[in-house]
Amino acid sequence: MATHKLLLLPGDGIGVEVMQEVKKLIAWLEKRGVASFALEEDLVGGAAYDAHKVSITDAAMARANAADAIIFGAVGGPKWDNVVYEQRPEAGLLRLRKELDLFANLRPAIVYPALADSSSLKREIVEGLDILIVRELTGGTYFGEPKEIVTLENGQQRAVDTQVYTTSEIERIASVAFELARVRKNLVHSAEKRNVMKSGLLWNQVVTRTHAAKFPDVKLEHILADNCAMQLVRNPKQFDVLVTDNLFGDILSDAASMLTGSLGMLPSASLGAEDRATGKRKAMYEPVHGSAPDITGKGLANPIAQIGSFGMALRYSLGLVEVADAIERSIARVLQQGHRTADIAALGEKTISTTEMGDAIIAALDR
Ligand code: GGG
Repeated sequence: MATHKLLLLPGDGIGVEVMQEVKKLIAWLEKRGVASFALEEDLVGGAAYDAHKVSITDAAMARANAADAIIFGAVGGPKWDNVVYEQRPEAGLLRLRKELDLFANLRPAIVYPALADSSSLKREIVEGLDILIVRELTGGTYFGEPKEIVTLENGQQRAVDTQVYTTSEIERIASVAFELARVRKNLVHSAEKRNVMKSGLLWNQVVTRTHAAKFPDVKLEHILADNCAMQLVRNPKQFDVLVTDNLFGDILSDAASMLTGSLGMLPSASLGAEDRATGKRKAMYEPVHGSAPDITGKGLANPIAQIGSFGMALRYSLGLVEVADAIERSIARVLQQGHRTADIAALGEKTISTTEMGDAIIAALDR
């Protein structure tokens, strides 16, 4: 049996708590002889800053580079609000994404049948919903230069963030979206703001050209990002694959999470390009949610997004598709049985803790 090299980066806040549930699941899979893992763990975010005064060390980056997959928790929190911008907790996450060139962030937003009434929308609008948001992750305003706050002669301060996209950056993320659409419903919506942004105009043109040249069999719709936000909450089932830039992708996927019941339900995969020689790609798996300092330490966090992210690692990086399917079935089963963490519980409904939800998912794997 192959041994899979995983780097665990729990991070801060509830990242540590939900990662604990993945560790339990890994131990269970190993004990049952289902899979074998070589685990390493390191610090990232505020935890790394507290220990080393940097948001991620070079040694942790080297481990990330060598891993078959990275399982990331969450970073950030008010404790580090006054840390120098370059070493704020989120900088460690951005360094991982950029240096490993993890340009394709897949964020599935799926409504489990048992949670159709937990959505922010009516059951009939979300029932059966299965959207895949493909967020460009290494360009746009997150990384564009200049990025600065300068003091002007009149004493005013001026802040600049720069949205930059090149043809090849847009072409490669669009290609990922079209390829994924081919094994889904063959429909891609591309969201930008070409009416006010040059980068939106280029995005639109390159997606159109990529489609015509390589994917004419896939249906393509262009949509302005603001209209897309509105349509997501009006009629989300019109979408299948939604490709968009780094910033719009962050915002639209948070909005989409509420259709599923909670931000605690959304896993993600951040993938690099495939190495032609080995067929492998660098990859990091993290819940869409952040470190949630307001609920840290209270046992309230929902571990489903983190466990789902681990499931995506099994599927996309480790070739353990059947185990990934079993984990997804197990999550659906515990929800069907009525297990609810606080974020997905209806008013007055009995809730269970982070640990209890992790235990329930493992127990349901047995059946
Ligand atoms: N698990 C995701 C996480 O920790 N997110 C915190 C964060 O700051 N993310 C930056 C971003 O993706 O916009």
